[in-house]
Amino acid sequence: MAGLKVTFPYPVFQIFYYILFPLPFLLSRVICNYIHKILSLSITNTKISYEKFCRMKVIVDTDIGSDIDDAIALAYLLANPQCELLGITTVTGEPEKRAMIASALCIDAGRDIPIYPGAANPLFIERPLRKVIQAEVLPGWAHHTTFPHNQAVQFIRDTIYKNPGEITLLTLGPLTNIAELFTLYPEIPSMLKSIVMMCGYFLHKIEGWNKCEWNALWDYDAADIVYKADIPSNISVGIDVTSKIVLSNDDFDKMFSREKFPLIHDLSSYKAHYHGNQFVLHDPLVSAVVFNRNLCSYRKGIISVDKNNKESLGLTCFEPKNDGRHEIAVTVNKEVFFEKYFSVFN
Ligand SMILES: [Ca+2]
Repeated sequence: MAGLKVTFPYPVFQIFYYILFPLPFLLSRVICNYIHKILSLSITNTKISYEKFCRMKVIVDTDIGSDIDDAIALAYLLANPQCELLGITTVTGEPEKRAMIASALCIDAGRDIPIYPGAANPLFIERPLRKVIQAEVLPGWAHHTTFPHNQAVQFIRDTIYKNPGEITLLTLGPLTNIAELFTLYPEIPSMLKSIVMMCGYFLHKIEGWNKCEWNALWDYDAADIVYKADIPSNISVGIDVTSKIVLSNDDFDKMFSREKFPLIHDLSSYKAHYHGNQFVLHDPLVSAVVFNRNLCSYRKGIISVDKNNKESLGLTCFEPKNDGRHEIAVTVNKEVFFEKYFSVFN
């Protein structure tokens, strides 16, 4: 805040006044400076309390290390002053390596966040080992190599117990850890503030894509358990909406340049083959929705997961209903998303 100043139209009058009335002049300066200090202090304090008040307590569950979008999402969470990130849990194959990549991002951001490797395999079905291709970059970046063993679910449970009604669970991968949590501790869903998930395939047809959404498919039993839980607020941003956040290779290189995002840039060298010449920022959009709900429009209803029919295993079905316990994202504002995403790094 600029200081309050006693000014005169012409310097010569100021000198004249100072010579004739030195005491009143000095006193007026002292009083003005004192008022300025009080005003500045109260404004600063108000700003601090406002930011504190606006912070959201988040635990993120992620399959970071396969596609690049998890890392882009985590970088956003770590940089966002509105995000009080209480912990990171990892899920699917080689969860310790995924935790190492998460720790590299935390160290790079100068943050010390608890990290817990979670489930490597689905609850009941067999899946081939899912390797962590981005672990190739780890030798070039500082990272932790040891983590608490087999404690991810207990960690989430304990953190929710310490903050009842305040935690937003943000899920960016298959739902195995969360389903385990809800099964072992059935009281937990009602103790959450909300769950926000990158999960499902709902209203819109994506050209060239007739499969299920990956997070629902990989462990469809887990997805079924999570969708049946009674959570105060349950938001799914499906692949039919997240797939609108697309960047060409050239645009990605400009926006996530080696100079500005060196670790992300390194990790992005190892991307899944099916992305071709583009990057789809599924998880960054869902992470941004936690703090900017208006990025999407929503519809209420009931989501169910097919886990019985061989041809449609993992398919998510949405039935619109005004008093439904689920919400799905329907549209997204791509321009505002990018604006909000990059604003946290300024
Ligand atoms: Ca993911």
